[in-house]
Amino acid sequence: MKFASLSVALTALPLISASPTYPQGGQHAQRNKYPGLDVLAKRAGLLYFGTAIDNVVLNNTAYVAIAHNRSEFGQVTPSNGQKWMYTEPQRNVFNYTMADEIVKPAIKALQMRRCHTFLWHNQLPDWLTAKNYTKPELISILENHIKHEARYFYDTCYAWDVVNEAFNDDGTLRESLWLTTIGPSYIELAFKFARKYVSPRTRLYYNDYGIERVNNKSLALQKLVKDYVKRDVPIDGVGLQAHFTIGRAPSYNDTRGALNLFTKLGLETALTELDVRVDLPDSEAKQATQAAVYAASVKACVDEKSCVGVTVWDFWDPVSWVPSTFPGYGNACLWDEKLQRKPAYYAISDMLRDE
Ligand code: 9MR
Repeated sequence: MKFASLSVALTALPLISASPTYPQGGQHAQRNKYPGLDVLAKRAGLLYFGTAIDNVVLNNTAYVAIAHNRSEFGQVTPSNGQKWMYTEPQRNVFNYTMADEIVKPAIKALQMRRCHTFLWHNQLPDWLTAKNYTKPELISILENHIKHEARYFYDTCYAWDVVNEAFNDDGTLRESLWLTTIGPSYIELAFKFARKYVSPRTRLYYNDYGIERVNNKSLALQKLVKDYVKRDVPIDGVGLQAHFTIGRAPSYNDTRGALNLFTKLGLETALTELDVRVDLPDSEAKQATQAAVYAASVKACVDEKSCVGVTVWDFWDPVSWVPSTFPGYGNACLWDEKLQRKPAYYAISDMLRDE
C-alpha cells in the first residue's frame, strides 16, 4: 500500500454501494458484491484503475454503464477522439465532438481523464501528410495544434500523452514527418508547447509500447528523458502502453525494472494501454495464463513507487483493436463478448484485495 492515509480516506467513500450488478453466472456470481477495480486499486495505493473508450460503441447502453461506472474505472482515455485527424481535420479548423462524447460523461461520472495524444505519426489528417511543409511551417502547425487542443481541454485532463511512439525497437528515433522535417528536437518542442498552453496541473507524458522491459528502446528513452530532466524540458511522466501477448509477455520483474528506469529519474509512470492478447482459439488454459499476466502487470505498478495507475485499452473483447491488427489473435480484454467478467478480471481483483 503506497499512501496509507489516502487509502483510509477513500475506503470511507460510498463507492461500493454505487456499483451496479451485472448479469453473471458461475463460480464468481457471489463476487459481484465486491468493490470494482478502481475502488480496490485506490485502496492498494494507486490513483486510478481506468479504461480506454471508443466512440463506435457508445450506442451500447450495457457497455456504457460499465465504462462510466467509477467503482470499476476511475479514469477514462478516449481511444481515438483526441487524435489529430479528428480534432483538426482541416488546417486550423478544430472539432472536439468525438472527444467530448467520452470526456463529458467521464467528468459527470467523476472519472479522471488521461488525454491522448497531441503528437503521433499515425492518424494524421491528409492536409498534414499530403504536403511538404518547411521546418518553420511545421513547427508553427505543431504549436497551433497543441495550443488549440490544450486550451480547449485546459484543466480537464489529469495527464496528456504529449508524444506517442517516437522510438523504434532498436532505440533509434522513428522515421516520421516530424523527424524528417523538424529533426529530433520535435519531441521537446511538443512538450514545451504543451506546457505553455495546458493547465499547469496537467501531467505531461511520453507514451510508448515495447518499453516494458529494460531493452534498447526503454534505455534510449531513459537517456532522452534524463537529458530533458537535466535541461528542464517540461516532462512529468512516462507511460508504458503494455500491449502484451500470452506466452511472451514481460514478467512482473521485467515491468518493475522498466518502470524503475523512470522512477530513478524522479518521474511519474503509468501503464497506459494494458491488454493481453490470446492466439485464437481461446481456451481455459490460455485464459488462466492471461489472468496471471494481467495480475502481474497491475501488481508491478502497485509496487513501483512512481506508478500512479493502470489503464486497460478497452475492457470489452468485441471492441478491442487487436483482431483487426493481429489476425488470429483476440480476446485481449477483461470482459468477454457477452459482457461477462473473465478470469483476468478476478485475478486483478484478488491481487488488489491482497495488497
Ligand atoms: O484503439 C485505437 C484504434 O481504434 C485505432 O484504429 C488505432 C489506429 O492506429 O489506434 C488505436 O490506439 C492505439 C493508441 O492510440 C496508441 N497505442 C497503440 C493503440 C493500439 O493500436
